[in-house]
This record gives sequence, C-alpha cells and structure tokens, in this order.
Amino acid sequence: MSANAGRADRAGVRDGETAARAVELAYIAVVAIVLLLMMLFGLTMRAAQAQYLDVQPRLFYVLLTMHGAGMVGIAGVAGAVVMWHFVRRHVPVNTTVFLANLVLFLIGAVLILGSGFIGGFAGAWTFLYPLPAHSNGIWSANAAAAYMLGLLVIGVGFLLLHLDVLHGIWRTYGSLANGLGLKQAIGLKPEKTGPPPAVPAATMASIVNVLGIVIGAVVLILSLVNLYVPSFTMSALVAKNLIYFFGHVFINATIYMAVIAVYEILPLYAHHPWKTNRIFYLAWVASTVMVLIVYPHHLLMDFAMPPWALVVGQIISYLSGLPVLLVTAFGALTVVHRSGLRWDTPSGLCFLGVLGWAAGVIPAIADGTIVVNSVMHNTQWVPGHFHTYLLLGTVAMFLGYMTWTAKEVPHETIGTEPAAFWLYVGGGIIFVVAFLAAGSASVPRRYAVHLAPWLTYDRIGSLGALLVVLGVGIMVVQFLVRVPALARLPMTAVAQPLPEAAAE
Ligand code: HEM
Ligand SMILES: [Cu+2]
Repeated sequence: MSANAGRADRAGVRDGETAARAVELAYIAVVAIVLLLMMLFGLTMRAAQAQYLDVQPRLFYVLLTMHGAGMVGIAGVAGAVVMWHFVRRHVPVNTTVFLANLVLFLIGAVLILGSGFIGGFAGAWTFLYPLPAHSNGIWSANAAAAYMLGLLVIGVGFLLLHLDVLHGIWRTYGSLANGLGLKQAIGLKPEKTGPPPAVPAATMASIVNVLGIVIGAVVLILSLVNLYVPSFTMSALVAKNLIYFFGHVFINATIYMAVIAVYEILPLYAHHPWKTNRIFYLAWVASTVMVLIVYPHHLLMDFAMPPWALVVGQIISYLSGLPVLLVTAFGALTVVHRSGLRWDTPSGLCFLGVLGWAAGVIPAIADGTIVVNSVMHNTQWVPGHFHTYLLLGTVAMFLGYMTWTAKEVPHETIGTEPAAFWLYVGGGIIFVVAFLAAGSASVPRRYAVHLAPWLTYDRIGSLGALLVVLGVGIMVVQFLVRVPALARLPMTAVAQPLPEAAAE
C-alpha cells in the first residue's frame, strides 16, 4: 500500500470517528432533553394527584399517554446509544443507520406529541385494542392514527438499528449464537474464548427487540386498519397478547442495552476488567429465551387466557430477570471489591443502576404471582415497581454513561455534581417508595383524581419527584453546556481500535 493510500485511509477513519462522535452526542443530548421534559409531565401528574395543581382529567390522561410512550421510547434511545458506543469497539456498525434511527425517533415523537396535545389522544401508551377507536368523541380517528403511526415510525428505526448490530456481530463472530457465547455457556469451548460482555448483551437485546418490534408492527397495522374500517375487527385477547409481548420485550430490552454501561465503565474505574465466565454466558442465553415467554404476566387478570399460559407467566416471572441480574450484581461487586475504585458521579450512577434494577425486581416478582396480582395489579404498586427499575436502574445507567462522556472535558468541580447525584438518588427513593406504599394501601393506578385519604402518598411522591427533576436537571445542563467542547475533542474514548480479530 502506498503511503498516500495509508494516509487517506487514516483520514477516512478519522472522518468516520468524527461523524460517529457527532451522532452519539446528538443522541445523548436528545435523550437528556426528552427525559427531562417527560419527567416534568410526570411531576405534573403527581402534583395533580396531590391536588397541588389543578389539571383537568382530559389533560391528565393526555399527559399519562405522552409520559408513558415518551419514557418508554426515550429509554430505548438511551439504551441504543450505550449499546452502540460500546459494541462498536468490537464489531463493525453503520453510522448512517444509527443516525436514521434518531431521525425516525424524532419524526415519531412529533407525530405522537401532536396526537396528544393537538388531537387529544389519551388511550394510554399501550393503545389497547379497541380503545383507540372508541374515544367517545374525545379524540378523532386521525389523532389515534397519528399516535400509532408515530410508534410504527419509531419501530422501523429501531428495527434497522438492531438488524445492523446483529449483522456486525454475525460478521465478526460467525453467528449470533457465538455472539451470545452459547458454546462457552454449555461448555463446548473454554470460557476465555468468549466474546466481551457488551457483545452478548447487544446480541440478546437485538434479537428480542427485532421479534418484539415485528409483532408490535403487526398489531399496530391491524389496529390502524380497524380505525378506518370498523367492520375489520380482531380478537381483543389476541390483540392484547401481541401488544404486551411487544411492550414487555421493548421495555426490558432497554435495561439489557443500558447495562453495557456498567460492564464497560465500572472496570475502567477499577482498573480491572469485567470477568466473563460460563455462568455469565449461560445467564444471557437463558434470558434471551425467558424474556420472550414471560409476557403473559401482564395478562394475569384476563380470565379468558388459557390457564397454562398464566402459569408459565408466573413461573418464568420468578426466573426471567434473575440470571442476568445476578451475574451483573455479582460481577459489579467483584469489580468494585477492594479495587480502591474512585467514587464519583459516573461510577456512582453505574453502581446505583445495578442496585435500582435489583430493588425493582423484588416488587415485580410479588406482582407476578397470580394471587397477589389479582389484588395489586391495578394499584400504584405497579408504577412503584417499574419506576424503581427504570428510573433508578435504566436511567441511572444512562446518566452514568452521559456524565462519564462529559468527564472528557476537563472542568472545575463546582460542587453541584455530588449535589445532583444525591438529589436524584434521594428523591428517586422517596418517589418510588411513595408509589409502593400507596399501592399496598390499594390506591388505584391511572386515576386523575385522588380521594382525600390518598393525598399524603401523593404529596410525598410529588416532593420526591421534584428532587429527581432538580438533580437530573443539573446533570443535563452540565452535559449540554459541554457539548460544543466535546464535539471538538480528539477522539479519546471513541477512538478505540475497531473490530478485533474474529473470536472464532
Ligand atoms: C421524575 C421522574 C418521573 C415522574 C415524576 C413520573 C411520574 C409518573 C406518574 C405520576 C405516573 C402515573 C401513575 C399512576 O398510574 O397513577 C407515571 C406513569 C408511568 N411512568 Fe413515570 N415518572 C417518572 C419517571 C419515569 C421514567 C424514567 C420512566 C421510564 C423510563 C417512566 C415510565 C412510566 C410509564 C411507562 C408509566 C405508565 C403509564 C400508564 O399507566 O399508561 N416514568 N409516571
Ligand atoms: Cu413484563
């Protein structure tokens, strides 16, 4: 190769790195802003339940729908940027596809916000069939269609991204099973030949999300047809199964992507790599299957479901999240133990993410039990459990990644950083405990107007939510002001050697 070609090659790599860097920063900025906006919607709802604010029920249900869809979507985008950043160190991925996902997300978000705030759509983020078509005159078919089209557009973006990641894994490791570490999991190959931890996580999350999105697209398209051709109907129970398969898989995939931040960032602080072993690979293989078959735990109250499906839902609920959670918690403790690790905001957030995830699984297991579910399911116990693992798990991991990225720009610590961390953690705990306590006192979920005896929970919950918003607000502003400097920075963190030799 001539010297010129070599130089051109290096320039090409540098341009590629600059583009990847720019798209990543755009992702993080979008997540930061949307997250904060959706948190403000959440705070508004909680303050309305507490009777601090006067919010008309119609607006409350629009906010509930927008908050649900917006948070689930943005958690997906947050997971996607974490996954892409780290998996890119091991497999080739396409920056244009990555960018396309962000652009499609923004288009979908505009459609969804328009459906709610202009069209009044308030059928909840789960668009449960046939509710979108039965608004009692509150929203039009067009508003419901804009909402569902918005979800479809976002789904297409994620589908492209996951297929591109799977393609890269396939090219580098020879098959998706190798990406998961299947041979290492079942003892056919020595542990140390297995892929680095980001790869099984990305493989698992991408496989399940492709399946979830395809099923979601099917039921969205059928529901869209039903909106305009009411004589075209489907079984409501089948539709609910399809919707919850999609919803369950998508929201679970967010944490399986975000956890890569823990695998990659904590070891940098501990100067000690994340050790993968046979159990680690086995956990990822098992979770790939279980996360797909556990969704009937969302239908435990549907008496028309075949009982065996509900029994599977209950039993697998006990097992589904556990393998990966246990290997992650154990791995995190091993990395941290006696490492002399320096605690700061990014390392603290990554560690907190594991704890929040673990804590959120406990009330979920209770709710996944059929006899408990029939009492608890429509109470605030449910938002209590999922806000624990999403707000203090997935979002904590993302914020860990965001603040770690911001650290590349040297800056004076002005004391706000630890304050932001503690506002977020303290407020988050108060906020989720208020939901769980209200749930155990049988306060229903999804009610715009609360009775007097429930107000104490709502007021404590609102206070917690306000602290969270302040903490996250500080972190977000500190990140956004550094974006210009980060964009100019030489590629340190991202300029890792690209694809390593195939592991096979
Ligand atoms: C400051 C942070 C947050 C606040 C104040 C907040 C507040 C709320 C409130 C008040 C509800 C309705 C509860 C009820 O049913 O009575 C809710 C529901 C929900 N939230 Fe949050 N939330 C926050 C963060 C998050 C995060 C980070 C996520 C996900 C990543 C999330 C996802 C959801 C979902 C999926 C629902 C269910 C919507 C429905 O029932 O249709 N929230 N939130
Ligand atoms: Cu689920």
